[in-house]
Formats: sequence, structure tokens, C-alpha cells
Amino acid sequence: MARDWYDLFLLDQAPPEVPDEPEREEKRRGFFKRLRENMKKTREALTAEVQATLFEGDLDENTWERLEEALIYADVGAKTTAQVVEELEREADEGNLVGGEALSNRLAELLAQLARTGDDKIDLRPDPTVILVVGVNGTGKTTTIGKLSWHLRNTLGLTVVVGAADTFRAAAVEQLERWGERAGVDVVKGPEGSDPGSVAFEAIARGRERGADVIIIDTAGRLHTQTNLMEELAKVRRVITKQMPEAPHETLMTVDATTGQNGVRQAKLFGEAVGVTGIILTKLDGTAKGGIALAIANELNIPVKLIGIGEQLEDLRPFDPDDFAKALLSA
Ligand SMILES: Nc1nc2c(ncn2[C@@H]2O[C@H](COP(=O)(O)OP(=O)(O)O)[C@@H](O)[C@H]2O)c(=O)[nH]1
Ligand SMILES: [Mg+2]
Repeated sequence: MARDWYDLFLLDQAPPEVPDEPEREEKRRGFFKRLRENMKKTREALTAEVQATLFEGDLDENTWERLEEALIYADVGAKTTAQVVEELEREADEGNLVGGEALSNRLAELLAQLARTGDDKIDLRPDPTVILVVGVNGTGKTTTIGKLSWHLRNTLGLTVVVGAADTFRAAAVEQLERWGERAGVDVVKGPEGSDPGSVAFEAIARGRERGADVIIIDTAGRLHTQTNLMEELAKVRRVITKQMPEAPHETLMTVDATTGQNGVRQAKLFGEAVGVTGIILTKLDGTAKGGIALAIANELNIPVKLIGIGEQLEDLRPFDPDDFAKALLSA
């Protein structure tokens, strides 16, 4: 069953109030139901193709081509699609998979395998844990920080300080402050147009002073040029590391799932520039086809840790590869 918040985070001590198993189970089921609902269109399209190819007629060149097309259409990406279909074809040729049911189940398994990569937990044992959040403008950094802070505080009982290091636009700081109020966490900001590195520095200093458990740093997603942005993010990173050698403990990147393969390119770029340890796939409630989760995990080897499924505080969830594959494929 789906991972929940208590599975996602590594903690020193148990959270104050962990609900009992039936309650957790019910919540998990709720997550999954909603995810399935969000992925409905993709699932219906994929399932129809799987039905037409793997369940009916002979397995030939045409079968695999059609299946490839369907997966590419679902945003799984050319490379990942080729890998999955090749493997399925190989196993079918060896005679290990007979019948549509077996083929289709194996396909779901292969997709789940690809979506599962590296260490997909978030380690909150360092005290304090510093989380740097990066990503292209508009992909959901600030919103996600609001939701994440709220969960850390309300679900896990942790204290959070947030640093408004997106100093490029004044509105960005105000937006973060509003989220801070909703989530009930402190927001550290600098004067307008101040140096992002110094805001990050200040946020960490303040967080430590107050004995915060988690310090989250928001950053800009757009500057005059892409090189400027990458240099600035690298600098923020350096400032953090200088202050706390092990930090940032996590660098999470938001990727807008509706941007398809473009998101894979963005993740590659940011990954190379600032070292991304996890992806937050946002806007899976909208027109996203969903397959991009598999493409990122498989092609870039960066785990997807969280998914955003709306604009409200509660609309952030731990990512679960098996559920995701099921939401994409199972009837
Ligand atoms: N539907 C939906 N909208 C989202 C989600 N995450 C963020 N948004 C919206 O995307 C827009 C940009 O978000 P913002 O946090 O400002 O992005 P930032 O520029 O990366 O900080 C806002 O209108 C958010 O409400 C999500 O998971 N689902
Ligand atoms: Mg922002």
C-alpha cells in the first residue's frame, strides 16, 4: 500500500501522535484513490492500448511499436519506453509470459521498478536538517514549501524555519510569507533585492538559534540568464555548506508534471549545476500525463520523493512507485 508521511521521513524519535494502523491504511487508500482519479485519462488511454496489443492478436513488430507509442504518449520518454518494451519483448520471446494478463502485469512491474530509484526517503535526523528547494519559475517551489512546512509541523510536530532566498521579485517574498502564516512557521527574509546567499545564511542562523528541526530555503527560478541563475544557486549552496559542512542535507527540485519531457531536461540541468537529491513532481492534478515520473527516475537516476496534487496545504503526498505504476496502468 501507498507510502505515507511516516514512511517518507527518517526521524530521531517517533512523532507525537502516529495514528493507528487502520486509520493510516484508510488515509493511504484515500491517497491512492485520488492519484488514480488524477491519472484517469492516461490510464484509460494506456489500458486501451495494452488491451488492443497485449491481449488481442499475435505479438509481432506492430504490437511492440504500438505499445511504445502509447507509453511515449503518456510522457514516459523515448529512452525509458524503449528499455521497458525491449525487456517485455525479450521476456515474451523467452516464453516466460503467456497471455495478456501476464504481459500487462509484468509491464506494470517494470514501470514500478523504473520509478523506484536510489534513496527515496527524506532524512530529518540531522539537527537541524537543511533543505534547499530549487526549480524553474512557476513550477511550484514556494507553494510546495508551504505545504511541506505545514505537514512537518502538523503531521510530525516539528519546528520549521523558512528562508526567503528568492529575492529577485518582491512578490515572491510576500507569497512565501503568506504560506508561512498558513503553515504556522517562521519566515526569514532580507531587504528587497538583497543577496540570496545572505538570506540563506540568516535563515540558518535564526533556525539554529531557535532550535528549529528543519530549515527550508526557497530560491529564485528565473534570473536574467540561465547561467546567472545556476551561478546564484551554486553560491547559495556554498554559503550554506560553509555555515554547516553537511548541509544542505537535501536539495529538492520541483518539476511541473504538465511540461512533459521538458521537465526531464530541466532536472538534468539543475542536477548538474546544484546536485539534486530528490524531485517533487507538481501539478499532477492537472493535465499531466504522469509518465514523466518514470522518465526522470530512470534516465537521471534521481528519486521522485513527493508529488503535488493541488494548491491546498494538504495537496502534497509522498511518492509511491508501485501505486504510481498501478495508477497509470491497472484496470
Ligand atoms: N494545480 C496545482 N497547482 C500548483 C501545484 N503546485 C503549485 N501550483 C501552482 O503553480 C503556481 C506557481 O507556484 P509557485 O509556488 O509560485 O512556483 P515557484 O515560482 O516555483 O515558486 C501557483 O499558482 C501555484 O498555486 C500543484 O501541485 N497543483
Ligand atoms: Mg516562488
